[in-house]
Amino acid sequence: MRRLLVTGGAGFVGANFVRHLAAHTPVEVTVLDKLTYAASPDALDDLPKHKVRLVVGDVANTELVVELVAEHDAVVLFAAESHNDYALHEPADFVHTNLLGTFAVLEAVRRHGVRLHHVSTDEVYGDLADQSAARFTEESPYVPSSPYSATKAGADHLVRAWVRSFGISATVSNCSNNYGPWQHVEKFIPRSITNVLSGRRPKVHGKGEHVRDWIQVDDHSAAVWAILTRGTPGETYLIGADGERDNLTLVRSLLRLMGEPEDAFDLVPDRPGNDLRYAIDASRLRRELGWQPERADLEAGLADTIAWYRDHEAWWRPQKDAVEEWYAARGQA
Ligand code: NAD
Ligand code: TDX
Repeated sequence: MRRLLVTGGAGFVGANFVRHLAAHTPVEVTVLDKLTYAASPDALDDLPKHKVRLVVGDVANTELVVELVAEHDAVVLFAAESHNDYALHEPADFVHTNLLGTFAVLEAVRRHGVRLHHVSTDEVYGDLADQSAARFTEESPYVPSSPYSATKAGADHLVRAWVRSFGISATVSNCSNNYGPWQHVEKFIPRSITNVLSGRRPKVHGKGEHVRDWIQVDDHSAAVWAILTRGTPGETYLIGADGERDNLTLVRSLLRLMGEPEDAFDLVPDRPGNDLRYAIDASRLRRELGWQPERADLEAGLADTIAWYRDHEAWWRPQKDAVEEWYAARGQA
């Protein structure tokens, strides 16, 4: 595999994946990204130009996607609208990008016989009732709760249908919550860190009892590369690093690591439909592809992430006030 097309490669997870490839592999990458509000093209700036080029465009633009796919050996599909709070107010963007964008990529890889890896989320499985419920596996039923997870679930179904009906060569992965460098300040961990750094208190939804299964983004990148290069076409792999924490515990860890009192946060009204618990059983990925997380120490990862946001204030500061105003207008600030 020499030439890779990475859609959404200027976003948080996609850009970290491109950085991972540039550091660990010889592949040449074309990033196709619409550069929405969520994109961080800065994350690609220091990568060698002969290895990474950026094409600005819409993943749902069939002609453009067909043309680009023809020039590559494989496609990794990250492009998506990804924020649950935003999905509750602008669901049309999610239907466009997450469903029509996936459709455009599928038709292009079908036409040109190009390998595809589709990056998805554990949210397609809905939520687990409580701590006693068994974790998600590749066999868990699809029960998405939100406009975001429903469009991601629809995209996963499209991929599997194109595998079965048209024989395309595609894999799917469903990963748990990522954290790390270049994550937009609308998301929980960077929002909490940058709230403290900008003199605000972190905001915790509801009573903070929701549980997320955190994975450092570079471990996600390594898993996607393992699946793309060693996975079995037609199969699905779950990705997770056994990082379950409830939101209250997580925000207290962040505050402690930042030298603040552990109760220096506010409870705000819950997100409508907020899923209670996600948790991934990644045994298959570990067993069949030999992948294992290298950054499974969540406290150490949070400390590194805090340091990164301290060092990159020039990147996040211009977005910060607008994000907080957006939340304030919806009673969540
Ligand atoms: P993000 O919002 O940070 O980045 C998404 C990127 O896609 C942005 O660069 C944006 O400009 C681009 N994009 C949006 N619409 C586009 C369009 N129509 N055409 C081309 N590009 C477009 O999201 P993320 O957190 O990096 O998530 C990336 C992928 O990983 C998504 O598919 C998401 O479902 C999946 N995922 C994310 C997580 C997580 O915790 N962040 C976990 C599991 C799976
Ligand atoms: O300020 C906040 N306070 C808070 O308590 C924010 C922004 C969120 N929360 C809560 C809501 C969730 O219970 O924290 C949890 C995590 O919220 P997000 O960071 O918005 O992530 P989530 O909705 O879980 O979805 C994320 O993980 C799965 C990504 O945004 C998705 O793209 C990915 O698929």
